[in-house]
Amino acid sequence: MSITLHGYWRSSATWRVRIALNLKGLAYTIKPVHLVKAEQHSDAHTSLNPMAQVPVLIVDEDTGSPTALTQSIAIIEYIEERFPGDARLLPDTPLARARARQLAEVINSGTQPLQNFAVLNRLKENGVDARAWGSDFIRNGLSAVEALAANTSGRFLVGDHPTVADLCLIPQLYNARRFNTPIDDLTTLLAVEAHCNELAAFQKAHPDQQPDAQAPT
Ligand SMILES: N[C@@H](CCC(=O)N[C@@H](CS)C(=O)NCC(=O)O)C(=O)O
Repeated sequence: MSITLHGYWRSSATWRVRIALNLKGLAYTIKPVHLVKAEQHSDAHTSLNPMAQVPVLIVDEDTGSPTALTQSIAIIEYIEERFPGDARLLPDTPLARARARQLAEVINSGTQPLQNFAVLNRLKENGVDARAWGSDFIRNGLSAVEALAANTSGRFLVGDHPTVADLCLIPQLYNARRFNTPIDDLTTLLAVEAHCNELAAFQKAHPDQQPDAQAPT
């Protein structure tokens, strides 16, 4: 079994998958795809992901024909089902699982796509203040997560163990800081972040720890 993660150090969707792999204790090889140099648009990459995005997880289950998986949430659910183990990425009950997925989707579908690299570039080409745009949508999404978490959180967003929701939250908070989005009042999210940051799986997944990390811009 071999696992290769094609991604970018600062890609929030790649970061989610790194945390999942680390929580499961899985070994994986990192293949950097430089988004700023537009490597996501190369033929080699779009043959793996026609959306021209990262992450892509290449899984070879020793069948001799590796599979390329895209979409971080689908990848995380594959990792969860394939390697159940002790560190579960979804809670035990159907209701709690739905709540974890709900929080993950507020970020995955409702927030991150509105501040994605390609969207911001298009906005800039059209004279829009892309930074303010991105910040507004991040604020909107994280405020919703804060409100929803009032009914679900313990040490983590849903209960006392990290789930897919936390895997989405941590990179989105990092992006909030990059966009100067006000988050100091999102006290539940900041408390959850502090608990995540105590775990080696989250520490190792941080962009600054990646082989393709560059000086901050
Ligand atoms: N829903 C996708 C989102 C993937 C995505 O937006 N990836 C970004 C980096 S976080 C990307 O590759 N952007 C390249 C671009 O915008 O050109 C997932 O969860 O995997």
